[in-house]
Amino acid sequence: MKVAVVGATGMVGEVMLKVLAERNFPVTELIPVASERSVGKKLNYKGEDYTVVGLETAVSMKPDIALFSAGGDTSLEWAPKFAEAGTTVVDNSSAWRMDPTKKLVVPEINASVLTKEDKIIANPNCSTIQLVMALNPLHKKYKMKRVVVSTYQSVSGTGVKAVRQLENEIAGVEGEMAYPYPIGRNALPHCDVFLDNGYTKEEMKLAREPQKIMDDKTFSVSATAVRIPTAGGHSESVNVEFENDFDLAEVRQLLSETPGVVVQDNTATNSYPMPIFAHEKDEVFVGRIRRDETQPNSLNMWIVADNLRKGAATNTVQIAEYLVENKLV
Ligand code: A2P
Ligand code: 11C
Repeated sequence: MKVAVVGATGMVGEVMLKVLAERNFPVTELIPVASERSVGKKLNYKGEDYTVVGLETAVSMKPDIALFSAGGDTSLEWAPKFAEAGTTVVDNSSAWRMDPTKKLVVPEINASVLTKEDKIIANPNCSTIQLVMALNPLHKKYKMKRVVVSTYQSVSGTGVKAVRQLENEIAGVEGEMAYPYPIGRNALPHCDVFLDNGYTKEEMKLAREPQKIMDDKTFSVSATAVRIPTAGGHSESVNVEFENDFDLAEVRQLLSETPGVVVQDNTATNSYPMPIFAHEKDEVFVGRIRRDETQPNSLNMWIVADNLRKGAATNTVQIAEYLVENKLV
Protein backbone atom coordinates (compact mmCIF):
# COMPACT_ATOMS: atom_id res chain seq x y z
CA MET A 1 0.00 0.00 0.00
CA LYS A 2 1.12 3.50 -0.85
CA VAL A 3 0.23 5.36 2.35
CA ALA A 4 0.12 9.14 2.86
CA VAL A 5 0.06 10.54 6.40
CA VAL A 6 -1.33 14.08 6.22
CA GLY A 7 -0.20 16.02 9.28
CA ALA A 8 2.79 13.70 9.74
CA THR A 9 4.73 16.34 11.71
CA GLY A 10 1.87 16.87 14.20
CA MET A 11 1.16 15.19 17.53
CA VAL A 12 -1.31 12.63 16.16
CA GLY A 13 0.60 12.24 12.86
CA GLU A 14 3.74 11.24 14.72
CA VAL A 15 1.83 8.58 16.64
CA MET A 16 0.24 7.38 13.37
CA LEU A 17 3.74 6.70 11.97
CA LYS A 18 4.67 4.86 15.17
CA VAL A 19 1.47 2.75 15.13
CA LEU A 20 1.82 1.91 11.39
CA ALA A 21 5.36 0.66 12.10
CA GLU A 22 4.47 -1.23 15.30
CA ARG A 23 1.54 -3.03 13.66
CA ASN A 24 3.56 -3.79 10.53
CA PHE A 25 1.00 -2.15 8.28
CA PRO A 26 1.80 -3.23 4.69
CA VAL A 27 3.41 0.06 3.63
CA THR A 28 5.21 -0.18 0.28
CA GLU A 29 5.68 3.58 -0.03
CA LEU A 30 5.26 6.16 2.74
CA ILE A 31 4.33 9.76 1.88
CA PRO A 32 4.62 12.11 4.87
CA VAL A 33 2.60 15.27 4.23
CA ALA A 34 2.49 18.55 6.16
CA SER A 35 2.12 22.29 5.58
CA GLU A 36 4.40 24.24 3.24
CA ARG A 37 6.43 25.20 6.37
CA SER A 38 7.59 21.60 6.75
CA VAL A 39 8.15 20.61 3.10
CA GLY A 40 11.67 19.17 2.70
CA LYS A 41 11.94 18.12 6.38
CA LYS A 42 13.03 14.51 7.00
CA LEU A 43 10.94 12.09 9.08
CA ASN A 44 12.09 8.67 10.18
CA TYR A 45 9.95 5.59 9.58
CA LYS A 46 11.30 2.12 10.42
CA GLY A 47 14.88 3.39 10.35
CA GLU A 48 14.62 5.18 7.01
CA ASP A 49 14.34 8.91 6.31
CA TYR A 50 11.40 10.21 4.27
CA THR A 51 11.02 13.74 2.94
CA VAL A 52 7.88 15.69 3.84
CA VAL A 53 5.88 16.83 0.80
CA GLY A 54 3.00 19.28 0.37
CA LEU A 55 -0.63 18.38 -0.25
CA GLU A 56 -0.61 19.10 -4.00
CA THR A 57 2.37 16.79 -4.53
CA ALA A 58 0.83 14.10 -2.34
CA VAL A 59 -2.43 14.05 -4.36
CA SER A 60 -0.47 13.73 -7.59
CA MET A 61 1.34 10.68 -6.15
CA LYS A 62 -2.06 8.88 -5.95
CA PRO A 63 -1.66 7.05 -2.64
CA ASP A 64 -3.94 4.06 -1.97
CA ILE A 65 -4.73 5.34 1.52
CA ALA A 66 -4.34 8.75 3.17
CA LEU A 67 -4.54 9.05 6.95
CA PHE A 68 -5.46 12.66 7.78
CA SER A 69 -4.80 14.52 11.01
CA ALA A 70 -4.11 18.09 9.98
CA GLY A 71 -7.23 19.89 11.25
CA GLY A 72 -10.77 20.21 9.96
CA ASP A 73 -10.11 22.92 7.36
CA THR A 74 -7.36 20.90 5.67
CA SER A 75 -9.65 17.85 5.61
CA LEU A 76 -12.61 19.77 4.20
CA GLU A 77 -10.51 21.17 1.37
CA TRP A 78 -8.19 18.26 0.61
CA ALA A 79 -9.92 14.98 1.46
CA PRO A 80 -12.25 15.33 -1.59
CA LYS A 81 -9.23 16.00 -3.84
CA PHE A 82 -7.53 12.81 -2.66
CA ALA A 83 -10.81 10.90 -3.03
CA GLU A 84 -11.18 12.15 -6.62
CA ALA A 85 -7.67 10.88 -7.36
CA GLY A 86 -8.80 7.42 -6.18
CA THR A 87 -7.30 7.55 -2.65
CA THR A 88 -9.31 6.30 0.32
CA VAL A 89 -9.09 8.89 3.11
CA VAL A 90 -9.42 8.03 6.80
CA ASP A 91 -9.90 11.38 8.50
CA ASN A 92 -9.25 12.09 12.15
CA SER A 93 -10.78 15.60 12.18
CA SER A 94 -14.36 16.55 13.02
CA ALA A 95 -14.96 17.71 9.40
CA TRP A 96 -16.93 14.71 8.07
CA ARG A 97 -18.11 12.86 11.16
CA MET A 98 -21.75 13.93 11.12
CA ASP A 99 -22.05 14.09 7.31
CA PRO A 100 -24.81 11.55 6.55
CA THR A 101 -22.94 10.41 3.42
CA LYS A 102 -19.82 9.48 5.44
CA LYS A 103 -19.28 6.52 7.77
CA LEU A 104 -18.07 7.12 11.33
CA VAL A 105 -16.17 4.04 12.44
CA VAL A 106 -14.81 2.32 15.54
CA PRO A 107 -13.66 -0.98 14.00
CA GLU A 108 -14.58 -3.15 17.00
CA ILE A 109 -18.16 -1.85 16.72
CA ASN A 110 -19.16 -1.02 13.15
CA ALA A 111 -16.38 -1.73 10.63
CA SER A 112 -18.84 -3.94 8.74
CA VAL A 113 -20.62 -0.81 7.40
CA LEU A 114 -17.58 -0.04 5.21
CA THR A 115 -17.66 -0.68 1.47
CA LYS A 116 -15.36 -0.05 -1.51
CA GLU A 117 -17.43 3.04 -2.30
CA ASP A 118 -16.41 4.80 0.94
CA LYS A 119 -13.66 7.16 -0.15
CA ILE A 120 -13.75 9.46 2.90
CA ILE A 121 -14.17 7.67 6.24
CA ALA A 122 -14.39 9.54 9.52
CA ASN A 123 -12.55 8.64 12.72
CA PRO A 124 -14.55 9.65 15.82
CA ASN A 125 -13.49 12.11 18.50
CA CYS A 126 -11.06 10.70 21.09
CA SER A 127 -13.41 11.01 24.06
CA THR A 128 -16.21 9.36 22.03
CA ILE A 129 -14.09 6.34 21.04
CA GLN A 130 -13.19 5.31 24.59
CA LEU A 131 -16.80 5.89 25.72
CA VAL A 132 -18.43 3.72 23.03
CA MET A 133 -15.83 0.96 23.40
CA ALA A 134 -17.15 0.40 26.95
CA LEU A 135 -20.82 1.22 26.30
CA ASN A 136 -21.40 -0.92 23.19
CA PRO A 137 -21.27 -4.39 24.81
CA LEU A 138 -23.42 -3.18 27.71
CA HIS A 139 -25.97 -1.56 25.39
CA LYS A 140 -26.30 -4.78 23.40
CA LYS A 141 -27.06 -6.71 26.58
CA TYR A 142 -29.08 -4.28 28.75
CA LYS A 143 -30.23 -1.51 26.32
CA MET A 144 -29.18 1.98 27.36
CA LYS A 145 -31.69 4.75 27.97
CA ARG A 146 -29.46 7.59 29.07
CA VAL A 147 -25.76 8.26 29.63
CA VAL A 148 -24.32 11.13 31.68
CA VAL A 149 -20.60 11.63 31.13
CA SER A 150 -18.08 14.07 32.60
CA THR A 151 -14.64 14.08 31.02
CA TYR A 152 -11.20 14.87 32.42
CA GLN A 153 -9.23 15.56 29.25
CA SER A 154 -5.48 15.94 28.86
CA VAL A 155 -3.80 18.90 27.20
CA SER A 156 -2.43 16.70 24.37
CA GLY A 157 -5.99 16.65 22.95
CA THR A 158 -5.68 20.36 22.23
CA GLY A 159 -2.29 20.04 20.51
CA VAL A 160 1.30 21.02 20.81
CA LYS A 161 0.61 24.62 21.89
CA ALA A 162 -1.34 23.41 24.93
CA VAL A 163 1.33 20.87 25.88
CA ARG A 164 3.85 23.74 25.81
CA GLN A 165 1.56 25.96 27.91
CA LEU A 166 1.43 23.31 30.65
CA GLU A 167 5.20 22.69 30.46
CA ASN A 168 5.89 26.45 30.66
CA GLU A 169 3.59 26.83 33.65
CA ILE A 170 5.30 23.94 35.45
CA ALA A 171 8.74 25.43 34.66
CA GLY A 172 7.52 28.88 35.74
CA VAL A 173 8.33 30.55 32.41
CA GLU A 174 6.15 32.90 30.35
CA GLY A 175 4.95 31.66 26.96
CA GLU A 176 2.14 31.49 24.45
CA MET A 177 -1.26 30.52 25.88
CA ALA A 178 -3.43 27.86 24.21
CA TYR A 179 -6.24 28.37 26.74
CA PRO A 180 -7.87 31.55 28.03
CA TYR A 181 -6.62 30.69 31.57
CA PRO A 182 -3.70 28.88 33.20
CA ILE A 183 -4.14 25.07 32.98
CA GLY A 184 -1.64 24.02 35.69
CA ARG A 185 -3.36 23.76 39.11
CA ASN A 186 -6.64 24.33 37.29
CA ALA A 187 -9.61 22.62 35.60
CA LEU A 188 -11.31 24.29 32.64
CA PRO A 189 -14.94 23.30 31.94
CA HIS A 190 -14.25 24.27 28.35
CA CYS A 191 -13.06 21.86 25.61
CA ASP A 192 -13.33 23.17 22.05
CA VAL A 193 -15.64 26.14 21.33
CA PHE A 194 -18.93 27.14 22.96
CA LEU A 195 -22.10 26.70 20.88
CA ASP A 196 -25.43 28.56 20.98
CA ASN A 197 -27.04 25.90 23.21
CA GLY A 198 -24.52 26.55 26.01
CA TYR A 199 -22.64 23.29 25.41
CA THR A 200 -19.16 23.07 23.94
CA LYS A 201 -18.54 21.44 20.56
CA GLU A 202 -16.68 18.63 22.39
CA GLU A 203 -19.77 17.96 24.53
CA MET A 204 -21.99 17.79 21.45
CA LYS A 205 -19.54 15.34 19.78
CA LEU A 206 -20.04 13.09 22.83
CA ALA A 207 -23.83 13.46 22.52
CA ARG A 208 -24.12 12.75 18.79
CA GLU A 209 -21.27 10.52 17.65
CA PRO A 210 -22.19 7.46 19.81
CA GLN A 211 -25.69 7.34 18.25
CA LYS A 212 -24.20 7.35 14.76
CA ILE A 213 -21.50 4.74 15.52
CA MET A 214 -23.96 2.42 17.26
CA ASP A 215 -26.66 3.22 14.67
CA ASP A 216 -29.23 3.79 17.40
CA LYS A 217 -31.04 6.95 18.47
CA THR A 218 -33.05 5.34 21.25
CA PHE A 219 -30.53 6.42 23.91
CA SER A 220 -29.24 9.88 24.76
CA VAL A 221 -25.90 11.19 26.03
CA SER A 222 -25.49 14.31 28.16
CA ALA A 223 -21.88 15.52 28.54
CA THR A 224 -19.67 17.95 30.44
CA ALA A 225 -16.13 18.12 29.05
CA VAL A 226 -13.33 19.40 31.29
CA ARG A 227 -9.66 20.06 30.53
CA ILE A 228 -7.26 19.11 33.32
CA PRO A 229 -3.47 19.46 33.66
CA THR A 230 -2.64 15.91 32.53
CA ALA A 231 -0.07 15.57 29.75
CA GLY A 232 -1.73 12.61 27.98
CA GLY A 233 -4.73 10.31 28.52
CA HIS A 234 -8.41 11.20 28.82
CA SER A 235 -10.57 10.00 31.73
CA GLU A 236 -14.36 9.82 31.94
CA SER A 237 -16.83 9.46 34.78
CA VAL A 238 -19.85 7.72 33.26
CA ASN A 239 -23.36 7.09 34.61
CA VAL A 240 -25.59 4.82 32.52
CA GLU A 241 -29.27 4.05 32.96
CA PHE A 242 -30.41 0.84 31.25
CA GLU A 243 -33.89 -0.43 30.35
CA ASN A 244 -33.05 -3.78 31.90
CA ASP A 245 -31.41 -4.73 35.16
CA PHE A 246 -27.89 -6.13 35.23
CA ASP A 247 -25.66 -8.18 37.41
CA LEU A 248 -22.39 -6.45 38.35
CA ALA A 249 -20.30 -9.60 37.96
CA GLU A 250 -21.80 -10.11 34.51
CA VAL A 251 -21.02 -6.47 33.57
CA ARG A 252 -17.38 -7.02 34.53
CA GLN A 253 -17.34 -10.30 32.59
CA LEU A 254 -18.88 -8.70 29.48
CA LEU A 255 -16.37 -5.84 29.53
CA SER A 256 -13.40 -8.10 30.12
CA GLU A 257 -14.44 -10.27 27.15
CA THR A 258 -14.66 -7.21 24.85
CA PRO A 259 -11.68 -6.97 22.48
CA GLY A 260 -9.79 -3.74 23.12
CA VAL A 261 -11.22 -3.27 26.63
CA VAL A 262 -9.34 -4.05 29.85
CA VAL A 263 -11.10 -4.17 33.22
CA GLN A 264 -8.93 -2.71 35.98
CA ASP A 265 -11.19 -2.84 38.99
CA ASN A 266 -10.12 -3.96 42.42
CA THR A 267 -10.68 -1.49 45.23
CA ALA A 268 -8.91 -3.79 47.70
CA THR A 269 -5.62 -3.21 45.85
CA ASN A 270 -6.36 0.37 44.76
CA SER A 271 -6.57 -0.90 41.20
CA TYR A 272 -8.36 1.47 38.86
CA PRO A 273 -7.65 3.07 35.47
CA MET A 274 -5.45 6.17 35.37
CA PRO A 275 -3.76 8.11 32.56
CA ILE A 276 -0.30 7.00 33.76
CA PHE A 277 -1.29 3.34 33.17
CA ALA A 278 -3.03 3.99 29.84
CA HIS A 279 -0.05 5.92 28.44
CA GLU A 280 1.12 4.47 25.09
CA LYS A 281 -1.40 1.61 25.32
CA ASP A 282 -4.00 0.82 22.68
CA GLU A 283 -6.65 -0.55 25.04
CA VAL A 284 -9.51 1.24 26.80
CA PHE A 285 -9.37 0.75 30.58
CA VAL A 286 -12.54 0.48 32.67
CA GLY A 287 -12.83 0.45 36.45
CA ARG A 288 -14.75 1.74 39.50
CA ILE A 289 -17.65 -0.34 38.19
CA ARG A 290 -20.51 -0.02 40.68
CA ARG A 291 -24.25 0.20 40.93
CA ASP A 292 -25.80 3.67 41.07
CA GLU A 293 -27.80 3.16 44.23
CA THR A 294 -30.02 6.21 43.66
CA GLN A 295 -32.08 4.80 40.78
CA PRO A 296 -32.97 1.45 39.19
CA ASN A 297 -30.90 -0.27 36.46
CA SER A 298 -28.10 2.29 36.68
CA LEU A 299 -24.33 1.91 36.64
CA ASN A 300 -21.32 4.11 37.39
CA MET A 301 -17.89 3.52 35.90
CA TRP A 302 -14.58 5.23 35.10
CA ILE A 303 -13.01 4.95 31.63
CA VAL A 304 -9.45 5.92 30.66
CA ALA A 305 -7.56 5.67 27.34
CA ASP A 306 -4.55 7.19 25.62
CA ASN A 307 -6.26 9.85 23.51
CA LEU A 308 -3.48 9.94 20.92
CA ARG A 309 -3.54 6.13 20.47
CA LYS A 310 -6.98 4.44 20.60
CA GLY A 311 -8.55 7.92 20.65
CA ALA A 312 -6.88 8.91 17.39
CA ALA A 313 -3.92 7.18 15.65
CA THR A 314 -4.63 3.55 16.55
CA ASN A 315 -8.31 3.71 15.63
CA THR A 316 -7.41 5.35 12.29
CA VAL A 317 -4.82 2.67 11.51
CA GLN A 318 -7.28 -0.09 12.56
CA ILE A 319 -9.79 1.29 10.01
CA ALA A 320 -7.06 1.19 7.35
CA GLU A 321 -6.19 -2.38 8.36
CA TYR A 322 -9.84 -3.42 7.98
CA LEU A 323 -9.93 -1.85 4.49
CA VAL A 324 -6.83 -3.77 3.43
CA GLU A 325 -7.85 -7.09 5.03
CA ASN A 326 -11.27 -6.92 3.37
CA LYS A 327 -9.93 -5.75 -0.01
CA LEU A 328 -11.87 -2.49 0.17
CA VAL A 329 -8.94 -0.43 -1.16
P1 A2P B 1 3.17 21.61 10.11
O1 A2P B 1 4.00 20.88 11.11
O2 A2P B 1 3.91 21.84 8.83
O3 A2P B 1 2.51 22.84 10.65
P2 A2P B 1 -0.81 19.54 15.58
O4 A2P B 1 -2.25 19.16 15.68
O5 A2P B 1 0.07 18.73 16.46
O6 A2P B 1 -0.59 21.00 15.68
O7 A2P B 1 -0.36 19.12 14.06
C1 A2P B 1 -1.02 19.55 12.93
C2 A2P B 1 -0.45 18.85 11.71
O8 A2P B 1 -1.17 19.30 10.57
C3 A2P B 1 1.01 19.20 11.42
O9 A2P B 1 1.63 18.11 10.77
C4 A2P B 1 0.88 20.37 10.49
O10 A2P B 1 1.99 20.60 9.67
C5 A2P B 1 -0.29 19.92 9.65
N1 A2P B 1 -0.95 21.06 9.00
C6 A2P B 1 -1.48 22.14 9.60
N2 A2P B 1 -2.01 22.97 8.69
C7 A2P B 1 -1.80 22.40 7.48
C8 A2P B 1 -2.07 22.76 6.13
N3 A2P B 1 -2.72 23.89 5.84
N4 A2P B 1 -1.69 21.91 5.15
C9 A2P B 1 -1.05 20.75 5.44
N5 A2P B 1 -0.75 20.36 6.70
C10 A2P B 1 -1.12 21.15 7.69
C1 11C C 1 -9.73 17.24 22.76
N1 11C C 1 -11.19 15.66 21.66
O1 11C C 1 -9.16 16.49 23.57
C2 11C C 1 -10.31 16.76 21.47
C3 11C C 1 -9.21 16.56 20.48
O2 11C C 1 -12.64 16.67 17.29
O3 11C C 1 -10.92 15.47 16.79
C4 11C C 1 -9.67 16.13 19.12
C5 11C C 1 -10.63 17.09 18.48
C6 11C C 1 -11.45 16.36 17.45
O4 11C C 1 -9.85 18.44 22.93
